[in-house]
Amino acid sequence: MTRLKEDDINEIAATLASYDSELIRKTGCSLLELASHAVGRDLNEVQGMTPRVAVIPMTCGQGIIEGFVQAVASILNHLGFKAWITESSDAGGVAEAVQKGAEILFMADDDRFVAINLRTGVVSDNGAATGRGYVAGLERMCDGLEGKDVLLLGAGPVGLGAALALAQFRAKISVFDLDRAASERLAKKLEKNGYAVMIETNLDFALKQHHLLVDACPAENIIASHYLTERTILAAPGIPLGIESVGIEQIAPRLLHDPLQIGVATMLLQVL
Ligand code: 2YC
Repeated sequence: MTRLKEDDINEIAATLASYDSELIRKTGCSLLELASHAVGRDLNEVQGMTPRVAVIPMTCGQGIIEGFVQAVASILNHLGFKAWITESSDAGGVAEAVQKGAEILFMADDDRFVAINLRTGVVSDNGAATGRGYVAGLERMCDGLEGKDVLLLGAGPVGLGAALALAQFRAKISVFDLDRAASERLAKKLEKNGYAVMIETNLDFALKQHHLLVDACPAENIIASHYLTERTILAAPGIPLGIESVGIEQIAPRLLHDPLQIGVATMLLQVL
């Protein structure tokens, strides 16, 4: 689990408008439309909803990340949902949120970042939601994924969320993880849901064979720029970004990568 740093997130609130127009240029969808697409919910239905959403700072473990709850709340408010940050943190923050009538809670410790709908009991986990949201973005950038070969790098929680969404969009999934056992665990989970997954063990070979990529691993420079072509489309939820800096401007119009926006938006739509 990559822990965000303050300078990963301190620009988010001020740049959400330009972030959204860039997302529309790349995917044809706003952040709200993309998250609705990711969870298969109708935009008209969700836009009428006005739940009270509380974001609760958590001081446990490695503690507060300066700007984290502010970034989360700014994304939720940008989506048109009233979110507030509790004055208290931890258990006090949860109590304050409930006493002030919150219906949805967002909070993150070192291991899990969750959204909870107190009324329905539905829980969304950032890892799975982020994988799903990024695949929805890839699907829009590719104008459909049915029957298309997609290489998934990373078989952790984000990778699993991505794989389940890839399967639902009927893509042909290959997975590579430095830990082969992780790839096998992911393939087994997908097989239980009736989806086949090809396990790749040679990254060089896999990157030569694929131009639709999901980078859901925290490794830097896992995708050397010589693999990138004008056909490459890359959805990269993994932090830090896994391509060398020389490759970024070449692929920028076909690259999805942000520290929180798509994950938080998909979490919200999953619990609404
Ligand atoms: O400020 C706070 O409330 C902190 N307890 C937040 C800690 C978040 C730790 N998790 C992460 O940095 C990453 C994020 C990308 C979301 C999941 N893990």
